[in-house]
Amino acid sequence: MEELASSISADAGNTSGDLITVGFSQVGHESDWRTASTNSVKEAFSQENGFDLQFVDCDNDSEAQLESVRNFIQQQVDYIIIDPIVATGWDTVLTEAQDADIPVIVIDRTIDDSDKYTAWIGTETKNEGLAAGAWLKAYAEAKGIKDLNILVISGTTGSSAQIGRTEGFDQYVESEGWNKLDEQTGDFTQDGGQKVMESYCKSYEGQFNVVVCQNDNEAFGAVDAMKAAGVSYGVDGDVIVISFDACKAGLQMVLDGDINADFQCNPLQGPDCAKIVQELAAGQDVPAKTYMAEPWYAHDDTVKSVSYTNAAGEDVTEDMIVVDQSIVDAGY
Ligand code: GYE
Repeated sequence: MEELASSISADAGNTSGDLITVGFSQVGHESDWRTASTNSVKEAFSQENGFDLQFVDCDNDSEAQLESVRNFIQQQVDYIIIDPIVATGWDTVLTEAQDADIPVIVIDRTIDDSDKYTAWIGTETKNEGLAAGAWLKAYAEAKGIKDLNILVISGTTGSSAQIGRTEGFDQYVESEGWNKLDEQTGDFTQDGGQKVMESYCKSYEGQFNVVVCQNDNEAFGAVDAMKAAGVSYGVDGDVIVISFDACKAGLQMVLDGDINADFQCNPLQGPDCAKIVQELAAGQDVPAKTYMAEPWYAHDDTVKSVSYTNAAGEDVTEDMIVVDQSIVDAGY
């Protein structure tokens, strides 16, 4: 991809005045994470910073997303930013962008079936799933819990965030012989999380002691459904709750003990993305991949750190940070 970065001309397309025109095809508005991501990109690509940003909210519709990219190509924007709803189905439209000499920057989720983009900024979601599995293993050992009966509320099917978190966590399900009872999508929404959990509470009444929600908004819905069904959860309850994202409201629930552990995925990718576009505009080389830092959070220090072999094959040990009010206050 480094090669691609320099082979695509950086000064293609129109400019409005001296501004760099940028089209941003965003997933939608399904979660707190998404809102933070949108705000981060909008702030970084402000007019004061030298950009004219065209923003499209694709409302989680993959077809609409492809169309938004085609519209950007037609408008001859200078750069296109894509946060891909799903990981596949991209090569044709990215070829069209390349033919039009418009560099594409991918943020957050990955594109897995094409390399026709200049740079990617995001997180390794498989590591998030692996860290969650390593934490659960250590937590269950520390608490003397022998049987883990797990329900998963997954994210949008086919999104790299869903694929990575599932793959990482499932590695532990397999190696530890845990009982994964079910996995259904809540589409990364609170409503979706609540509906899936309502049905789980009926189908698996009294049979589960772990719920893994692939984002915080699903966890908010799942917790409401458990409360309504009279199921106790969190640090003092019967059901361990694991979540991902660690947005402010999620961290508050960790502090309150409703979520046991929350694995952050940092949405504040706007500044790094704007820097890459500025560097491309100046004819410089840019990194093909930029990884955001991702801390892991828990309610207490039962598990002080997690050790696992990450997606790159490295053995890592990472701290579990105990959430306090200042961490919640600083959250996104
Ligand atoms: O976890 C979820 C959002 O792609 C990493 O999308 C992102 C995910 C995030 O809707 O809250």
